[in-house]
Amino acid sequence: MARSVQTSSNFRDALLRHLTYTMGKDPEHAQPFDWRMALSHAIRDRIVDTWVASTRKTYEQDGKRVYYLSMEFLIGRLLEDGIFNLDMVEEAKEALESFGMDMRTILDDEPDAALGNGGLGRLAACFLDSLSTIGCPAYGYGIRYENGLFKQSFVDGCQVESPETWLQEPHPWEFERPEVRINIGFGGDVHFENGKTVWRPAEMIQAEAFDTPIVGWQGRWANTLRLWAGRAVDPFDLDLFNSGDFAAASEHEALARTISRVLYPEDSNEAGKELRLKQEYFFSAASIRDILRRFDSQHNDLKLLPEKIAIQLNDTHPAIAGPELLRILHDERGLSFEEALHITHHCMNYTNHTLLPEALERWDERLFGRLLPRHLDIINRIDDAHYKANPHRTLSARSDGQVKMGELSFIMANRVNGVSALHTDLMKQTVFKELNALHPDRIVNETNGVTPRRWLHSCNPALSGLITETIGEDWIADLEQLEKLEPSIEDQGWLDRFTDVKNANKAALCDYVAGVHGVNLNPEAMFDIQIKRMHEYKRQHLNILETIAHWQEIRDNPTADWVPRVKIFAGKAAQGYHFAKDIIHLINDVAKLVNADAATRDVLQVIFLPNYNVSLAERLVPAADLSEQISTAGKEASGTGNMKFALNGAPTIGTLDGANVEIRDHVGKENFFLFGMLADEVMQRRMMHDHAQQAINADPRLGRALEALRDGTFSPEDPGRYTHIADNLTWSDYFLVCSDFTDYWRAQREVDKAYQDRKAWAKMAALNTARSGWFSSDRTIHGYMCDIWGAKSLIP
Ligand code: HBZ
Repeated sequence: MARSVQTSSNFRDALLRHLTYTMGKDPEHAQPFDWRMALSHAIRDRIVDTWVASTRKTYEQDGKRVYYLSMEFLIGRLLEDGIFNLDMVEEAKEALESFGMDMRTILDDEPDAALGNGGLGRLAACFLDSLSTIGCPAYGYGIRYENGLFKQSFVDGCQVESPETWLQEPHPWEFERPEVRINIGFGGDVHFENGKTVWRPAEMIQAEAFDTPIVGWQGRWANTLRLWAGRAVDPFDLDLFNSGDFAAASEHEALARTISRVLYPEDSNEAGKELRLKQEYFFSAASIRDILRRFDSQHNDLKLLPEKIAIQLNDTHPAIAGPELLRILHDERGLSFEEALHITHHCMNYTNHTLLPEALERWDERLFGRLLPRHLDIINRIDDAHYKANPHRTLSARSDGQVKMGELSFIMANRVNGVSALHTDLMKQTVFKELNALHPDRIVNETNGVTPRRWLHSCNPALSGLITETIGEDWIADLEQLEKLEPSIEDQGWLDRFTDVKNANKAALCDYVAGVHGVNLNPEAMFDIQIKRMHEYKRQHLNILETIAHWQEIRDNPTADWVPRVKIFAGKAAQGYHFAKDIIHLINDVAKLVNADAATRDVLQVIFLPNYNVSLAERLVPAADLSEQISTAGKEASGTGNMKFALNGAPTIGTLDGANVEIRDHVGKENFFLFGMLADEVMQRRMMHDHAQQAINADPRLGRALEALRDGTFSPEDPGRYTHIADNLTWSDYFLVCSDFTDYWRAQREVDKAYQDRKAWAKMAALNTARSGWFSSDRTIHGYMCDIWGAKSLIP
């Protein structure tokens, strides 16, 4: 598809036109918000040209369409993304500057679209970017949450949550589609009438579509992200209004809107709440109707469905889409149950993102049956059919009074995938052991990836520039070309430039932190960063315990040749996850004491940056020297932050967990700081009843750090504040913080030693960049297209 060629003066005109006619402002009085909206509309116009052409081509070619169903799309900001993908950075900058405006200020005015919790939601966003870059005809389907993930701030070091309100300002990227409204039923009962099963729901909510175009690299293709918002079928009761009951008159609308009001902030624990199940069915059912409507507009033989569509379930959250498709094919379209099941099975695929038992979705069957009575029948029949075909096993999506969404997804799906090699293996050995034995070809691996457009080219323009100058710009859509950097790494002059880029990024982060938080970080120090959701398995507490022990050691011997470090943390804890919130509080308390300690502050600083989100990650990742990926082996399904850091030249200190294993294989073991037990050693070690005490007895540093938690060193005003953390680690320690502490300490000292040789470090960092090309989400999406979907690119 040809890119529309316009000169920058044309673009300047377009900007001014939108400022004037879309925003109704003249340049003298326009605020950054007005400029941002004008710029967004000017960029959006270009995207729409591509979008319309892509949609037309998808219909003409009638190839297979991919539907990615996800409760979460953590897309962050869209303006900068659009400008970079259209390759219009210079044009946009010049146009703004001609009006005396600074582009950075305008870009930073945009709120993040925080429609996700963490890795799973961000992966979906990277996939959208790659699908459009590759030109695979695809649609993302999700929920248009009015309030995304909560905002985090600290009061006396404690996390405080407040609502996120990204839609309070007009959102220029979406197109409301009032003509696409779908009624979604809940509750009621099931009848048998004239030889047909009929579900009569008791309640109806309308799903209204909002479309956002997602443009790929160089504007060659654009797909659609369609998000559903809840609306009342009858928004307003005039009779009630006229009778004077004004509140009751609009009650329907208020109730219907609650369904798309908030994103559930849990990333690893199933809430089991009715509203959550309603959200899941609401968006899954609306998406299935929409998919069938599009199919019907071009075909009249339902047998063609598996040839024309592939549905990907992003975890089990949209799993009900399977029974819903089956229900429509059987109850409404008159196919036999067996035929409907066969077709559904060949359209559905399921990605698993966790092995944590507490995160696997299970619904109480009474709750389920009350909301979705017909679907409960259908799930029983799916189970029966599965049992009939495999009579020697009793593997069931329904047992113990529960509906098990993992089992249901597995049974329904044509392909089931894990998100890293290790995770896929463990899936076969643990949660899906029996099902895998019955269906040995069903599970495949698709190791995660990240989009190089956002996670290198746009977030780290200085490094991107150096790379392009060295090997040309093709790496942006073909990341494995980064390996062509290797010869330059042998050239000291080039390596110095690589280091200059890192130092400039660190200086920029220092300015930001000083400006926003009033803390001066030492830009000469090693920036050691752990950013991710707060969870015991991710072991932020291992990191802070080692920090405490390190601080104690520096105080013992303040004049030794310590390698200066800044320990940076960021991440949100689910509201109800008290232990994780206490770890945040502890890190903040440690920071307060350590940063004020004149004896150590030149060589050790600690900071917890509030409100971690995509935009903050875009500042932190380019400035990192060291990436902390220290989960208990076997617990982190993949990780994607680990890939972003390696790509931006930060070596990892990490366990053999998730995609760390593959990162180490790619970058080379000499460029990765490995420590800790392996997944099977973890399982063995847990059998020992006194594993933690043994570890504590064997390492006085660990004992002393724990003692500092107990004696109130970090909370003199409330000395007992952290006793329970010390007790948990001493007496239970399920995530084996103590057992891995000594080896982690050793690896950290190796890091110190390596960092002292700055030339060798620069080489290690650059090799991480050069060898991380495989972790592009383009590679991942090619894998899904080939192994799972059978879909083809429509870009010639
Ligand atoms: O998915 C993460 C995994 O922990 C991480 O290892 C992996 O890289 C990433 C992408 O595959 N999982 C999540 O982020 N999970 C959730 O956010 C989540 C959200 C709602 C839930 C359960 C989990 O109900």
